[in-house]
Amino acid sequence: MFDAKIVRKDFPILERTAPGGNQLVWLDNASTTQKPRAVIDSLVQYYEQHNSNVHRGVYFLAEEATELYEGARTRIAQFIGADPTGLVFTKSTTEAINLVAYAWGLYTLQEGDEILVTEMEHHSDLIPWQLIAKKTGATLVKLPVTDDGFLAMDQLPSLLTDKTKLVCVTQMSNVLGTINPIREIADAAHAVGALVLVDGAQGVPHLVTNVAEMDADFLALSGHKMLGPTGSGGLWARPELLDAMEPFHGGGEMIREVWFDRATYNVVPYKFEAGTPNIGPSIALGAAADYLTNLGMENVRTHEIEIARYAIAEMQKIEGLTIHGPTDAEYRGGVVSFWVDEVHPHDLATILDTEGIAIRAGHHCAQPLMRRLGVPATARASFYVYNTTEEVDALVKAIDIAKQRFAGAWA
Ligand code: C6P
Repeated sequence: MFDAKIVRKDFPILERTAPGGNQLVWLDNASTTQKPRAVIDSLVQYYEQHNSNVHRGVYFLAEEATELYEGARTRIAQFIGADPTGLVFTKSTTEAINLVAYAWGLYTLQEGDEILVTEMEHHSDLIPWQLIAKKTGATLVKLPVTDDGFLAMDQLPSLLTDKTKLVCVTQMSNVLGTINPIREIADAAHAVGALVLVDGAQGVPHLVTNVAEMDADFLALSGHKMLGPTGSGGLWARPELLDAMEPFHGGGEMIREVWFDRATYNVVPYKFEAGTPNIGPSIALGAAADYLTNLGMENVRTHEIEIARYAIAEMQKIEGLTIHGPTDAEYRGGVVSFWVDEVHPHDLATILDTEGIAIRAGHHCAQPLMRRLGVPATARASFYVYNTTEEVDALVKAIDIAKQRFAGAWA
């Protein structure tokens, strides 16, 4: 039986008290997640017992490190229902998307081509495409967001044409929490011959994810948002696409044979892992995938529906508080962005901090979406496997304190 109160015992940092003496309440999980003992141990054990470069040495430590690194690749691939051949280790979602932009987009796109990007994309899935559009002459087309925080799916058929070469869509919005209908989008994109890149930074940690069921062509993920270390992440792509793509970075390990003026390249995924990779963090990401698998991703999702539903219901009782995005927890994850009248999100986050509660305030690296919402910033509480309804209560109480402190201040 999944119980967040038991789960949280695995996370040493959650025992911390904040400077004011309150128990830490970590509600900035969309930014990064805390790490369970199993992940920390995996990292420490790698450095204490197995530290070596991978794929190079003939000595036993190199073999152990290589086995751990490749074992992690297999387990992370299984976590997303994929074959390990298609999984390239990267340091983050950002790096994974840039890999696609520079190793696929730069060589494939040309003037007249279109890249369809949703209005709710994080800058990581927008700026690389702006840069590639500038270099290739391709243009960006926007798939808008509706007033209630969903993608305007009714506009998709007219936006997809034979010019569309790529559709970029986030599995789950880091601002609105909206879960997007990836399979429906992929089917429509493939019907016009376009590829689909899914930004899984928020979706993979929180939803049962299967690249085959989604029919994605590329999926980017960040390890640190799914209980793994910073500096770990991945790009999954259909192996035949990776095969056909040019390398991203050049250097050691990504080659097969090198002459002074030319080279042939290694097989995938190694063609895209130039130089010494992030070995320890990648191994520990494998431990994070195991940890989540043991919890059961269906249980993770059920818990998030429950906590999001409770949080939204309690927050809606606060006068002057507006929640951005869908309010039905079935269609959203545990990311709750909100606006409190007369309290700027940054002031709110600062006051919550004095109560030991960590939330994020700002544009969340989604400025086009902020413009769409008509706000400069939002406050955002985001929940994960270790968050409890008591923590939601603490949040609601602290928002009330902030409201009282600012009452009339904007008059
Ligand atoms: N969002 C937040 O919302 P990196 O930094 O590469 O691990 O992840 C980038 C990224 C890409 N896509 C989505 C949907 C994201 O939410 C993020 C990261 C964080 O607080 C930091 S801006």
